[in-house]
Amino acid sequence: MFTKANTVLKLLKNTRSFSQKVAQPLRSKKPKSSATPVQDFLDLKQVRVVGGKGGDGCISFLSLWANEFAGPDGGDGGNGGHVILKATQDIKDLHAVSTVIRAENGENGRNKDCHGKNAEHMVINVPIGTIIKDSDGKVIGDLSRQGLMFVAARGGAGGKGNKFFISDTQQSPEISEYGANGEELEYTIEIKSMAHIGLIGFPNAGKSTLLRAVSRARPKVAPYPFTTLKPHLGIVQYDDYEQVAVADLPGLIPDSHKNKGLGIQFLKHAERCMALIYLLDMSQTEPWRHLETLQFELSQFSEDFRQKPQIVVANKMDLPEAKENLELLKQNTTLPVIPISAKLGDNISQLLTEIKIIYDKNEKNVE
Ligand SMILES: Nc1nc2c(ncn2[C@@H]2O[C@H](COP(=O)(O)OP(=O)(O)OP(=O)(O)O)[C@@H](O)[C@H]2O)c(=O)[nH]1
Ligand SMILES: [Mg+2]
Repeated sequence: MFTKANTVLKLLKNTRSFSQKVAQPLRSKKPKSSATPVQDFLDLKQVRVVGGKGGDGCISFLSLWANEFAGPDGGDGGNGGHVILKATQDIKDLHAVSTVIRAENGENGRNKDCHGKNAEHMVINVPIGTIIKDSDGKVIGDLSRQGLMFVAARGGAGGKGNKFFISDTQQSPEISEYGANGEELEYTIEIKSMAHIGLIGFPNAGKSTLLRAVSRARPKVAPYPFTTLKPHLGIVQYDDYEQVAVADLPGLIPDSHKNKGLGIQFLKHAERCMALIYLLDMSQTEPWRHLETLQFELSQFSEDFRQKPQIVVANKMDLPEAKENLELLKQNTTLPVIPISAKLGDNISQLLTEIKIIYDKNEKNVE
């Protein structure tokens, strides 16, 4: 009886984490690798796609024993392959997509009525939420669901062999067709939603430090502004198997919306995030002025930023000036404020819990 009760208790203990209201963040047990090079996140790429050329038709005449003129027997060429972009959840950014994508050519036709083989289509995987624009900037494809495909360049048709041209008047045609060239086009492909959470802040606020603290990403951290020039993406794991993508974006400065600093490009990245975290350096004087500047810059770029869920994270709370500033900051903003120290890892779990709550509420807006 006693052992039975013990097993039930054990089972209850094991299921406890699943019955919790908010999922707990999981910390990775493996150390971060120092071997693989750091990769930034690529969400926009120009590509040139070339469809495969069709195979040429063959000119041939069959000659057999006791039947010297057995007739034309040139086979048709095979069709060239298409270039197809396919949405898949397996990849997250456009690093794997090459700038020039060529499909294979079809095989030429041969004698003895052998038709050339059709080429395989070149299927390139792109992340879900990829948008395809033509050279004029018009959106012509939106791969919003798993498995959706876009034919970027069609392959050329194979040419007919000389057998095809037999007619009543011409029994031994000495003509065949060349295979057609495949289409050659240029596109801009970009990812619509880049991350669930975007980290917005002045240069040196500690955005990269925070991303390193919550995920396995390894953006460079250094005590000077504009360390991060390209966005980095990290994944936070939770015990309900949800994965939340957090983007470390380059620093924002006054007049960014007029293309100062790293400029408009950066703000475009921020637009592709579901929710925003304003990261403030609390050791600076009057950090709430920084918050106002950040909000002003975003609103100048697009009014849509106001609708995005957002919280304020007060970083560098380990420094002496920070405590006073925190009280004043809370009085100066209506947004929820979470004090942390990214460097020492203080209060990170509260922040991650908050991120999960935001994610659960707004998850449907992404993808
Ligand atoms: N004391 C203290 N220092 C911190 C904390 N977080 C970050 N730092 C330091 O602040 C400096 C800048 O940190 P980064 O993470 O590179 O800042 P960033 O916001 O990514 O800067 P940019 O990429 O240039 O925009 C580094 O020297 C960090 O060690 C913190 O919580 N406490
Ligand atoms: Mg950085």
